[in-house]
Amino acid sequence: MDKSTIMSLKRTALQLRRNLLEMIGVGKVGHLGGSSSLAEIVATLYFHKMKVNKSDPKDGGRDRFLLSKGHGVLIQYAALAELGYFPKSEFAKVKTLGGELQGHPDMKTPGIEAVTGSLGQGLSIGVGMALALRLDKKPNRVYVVMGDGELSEGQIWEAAMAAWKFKIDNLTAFVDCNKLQAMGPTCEIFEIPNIAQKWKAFGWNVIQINGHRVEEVLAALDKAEKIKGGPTVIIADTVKGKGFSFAEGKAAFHNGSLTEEQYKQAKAELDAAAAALTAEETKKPAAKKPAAKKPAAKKPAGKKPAKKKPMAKKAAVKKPAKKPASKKSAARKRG
Ligand SMILES: Cc1ncc(C[n+]2csc(CCOP(=O)(O)OP(=O)(O)O)c2C)c(N)n1
Repeated sequence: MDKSTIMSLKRTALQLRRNLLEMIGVGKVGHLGGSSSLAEIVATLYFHKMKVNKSDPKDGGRDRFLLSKGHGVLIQYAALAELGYFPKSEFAKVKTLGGELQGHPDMKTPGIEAVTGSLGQGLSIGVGMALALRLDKKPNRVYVVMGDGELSEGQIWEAAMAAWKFKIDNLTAFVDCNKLQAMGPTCEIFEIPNIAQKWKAFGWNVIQINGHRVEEVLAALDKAEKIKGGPTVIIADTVKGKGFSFAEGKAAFHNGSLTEEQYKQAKAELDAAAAALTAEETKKPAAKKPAAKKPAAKKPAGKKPAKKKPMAKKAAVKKPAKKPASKKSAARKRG
């Protein structure tokens, strides 16, 4: 996997989190938690994997992205604005009456494919789109993102059965498994144990990853694309509020507001994360340490140095004759 792609996607994920902060600001309520848990997944999809066209959002050759957990749409706005679908000046009007960026996905926003946010519906829409693309013999793919709390919606499992029945392989689903939902831990509110086994039982191919490791997201997407004859779900282990220490793993930031202090802290943490990335990028491979010289043993005053006993002779081992270095390897050594 190409290191520069990975570093660039990590940077993009940080930039998306910066955009989230711009939208939420101070004292306004916004879905920070379930948006930031998706930063690496959304960055990898929009900035590497998906075919998109900002100058023609309805381009027939585009891939489709559906955020079934529509309350996390700020992360999608963050990506769409970064790509140039609309200006970042829209961030200040997010969630205002008549604004282009509503609190849940709305098709009037460039780049939004469907109205979602009433949980449980995105996968059904995605299965329909995937079937339509197949009927039209188009190679485009559909990506659907669900929440782990959202899996308690029955319609998801109807869609899961349909995807298997129709052998849909041009759709990749994600479960953003951040273990929290609106009011607390998913395991307390509506426990859904053995998520992977459940999808397997519905006939899906299952890939499990750490959803904050860009390398794993990339590899899973590549793998899913190659699986033919049935649908694939990527179950991503994530942290709600990822990237903002005061919000990580806290249900209060499902849809909370930031104080001025938290806002400043959030910015400082993103700056520190960016600096750490720069350090990682500029890090030179560690140079070989020269063998430490043994300090010369001091001669004890007045005493003659003890004579070294001759070592017992070892059986002579023939060294293979040294090959002359080829031109190529000599050049490599110099570089
Ligand atoms: C049909 C429906 N019921 C209830 C809600 C209210 N609601 C909004 S977000 C949410 C919790 C979702 O949890 P999860 O899918 O885990 O999202 P995440 O934690 O990733 O934000 C609920 C119950 C809704 N939007 N739609």
